[in-house]
Amino acid sequence: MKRAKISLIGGGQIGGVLAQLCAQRELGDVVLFDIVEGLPQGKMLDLAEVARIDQFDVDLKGTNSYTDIAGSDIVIVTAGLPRKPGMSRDDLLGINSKIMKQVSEGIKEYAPDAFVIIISNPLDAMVTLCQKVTGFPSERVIGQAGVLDSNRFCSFIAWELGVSVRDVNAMVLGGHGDTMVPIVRYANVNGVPVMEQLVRKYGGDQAKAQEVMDAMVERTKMAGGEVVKLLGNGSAFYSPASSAIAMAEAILRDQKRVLPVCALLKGEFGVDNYYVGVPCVLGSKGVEAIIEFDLNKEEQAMFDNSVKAVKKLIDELPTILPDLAAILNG
Ligand code: TXD
Repeated sequence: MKRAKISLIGGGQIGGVLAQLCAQRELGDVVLFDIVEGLPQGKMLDLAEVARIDQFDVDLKGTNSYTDIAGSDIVIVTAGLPRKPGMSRDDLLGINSKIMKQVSEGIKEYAPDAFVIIISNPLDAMVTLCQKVTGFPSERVIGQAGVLDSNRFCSFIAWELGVSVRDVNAMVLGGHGDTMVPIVRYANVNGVPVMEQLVRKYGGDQAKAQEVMDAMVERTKMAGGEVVKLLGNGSAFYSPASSAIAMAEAILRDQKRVLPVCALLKGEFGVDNYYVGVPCVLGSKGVEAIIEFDLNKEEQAMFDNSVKAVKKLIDELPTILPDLAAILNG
């Protein structure tokens, strides 16, 4: 049977880790594209030379030409600038939307049947732009943010409770910005509510338990910035790469995994026609279902606030890309 073909647009920090994970898991043949000459070719040669020790049989190719992505089953996009210390993700809108326009045109022309997973920031706006430019059905164009944000939240809970992170379940919904919405009410360790365990840990002191949870929620929202500040140059790369691979694998292997995905809402959660993070079933058809559930008043208000922040960025796109105004407003 033919191997799957995975194209990675952007051969920087995340792109390199994506290529390595695809190869190590033998998800398929990999094409790494970048505009910088030599960079993708060098990374893929380096990776190919470890195939024997890592025991993988996939073809790896670095390229500066979009023709090489032809026939891709999945395209994962990391092209664009990462933020610098002190910057918000939204500050990248001007520069990265121009890059995303170019990339989306390349995908539309050369990989018209592919599923597309966007990673570039500001995430929700970049996914919207890519879907509008390619015109692909929305179940085939999605963004990675929630898998990572949720994993960060789960990690903080696991560290606090001293349990394996594998047994922690917690989700983060909404846009991938400072307004993201960690859902505290359903956070659990193998079914046991986290808040209940915190209250017990702090000897029944509800206020202290709440204070600890609030700090974890806040750290989750700012977790990307925490890494940016420590690195000094560039942003997180292992974690976004692993998160996107989980999504790609769910599609390629038709796993029907339930993951928080930046998906186009058509009325779900009270939102019409905006991309934002919600729990989705991911399988061979891409987004096969959006899992709706009732948010309480407070959660819905935070979710709406997050959607408002996404809308603000989308409204700026026609000014940045006037030649696309008709598509963007359509
Ligand atoms: O969870 C998430 N979604 C994210 C997203 C978590 C962390 C970082 N996230 C964002 O991913 C970050 O804010 C950036 O917008 C992207 C890529 O981050 P990365 O750390 O990989 O950035 P690099 O190392 O600078 O790599 C970007 C590459 C670089 O090699 C450029 O030459 C290339 O993008 N680039 C392009 N490739 C193709 N086409 C065009 N036009 C182009 N312009 C730059």
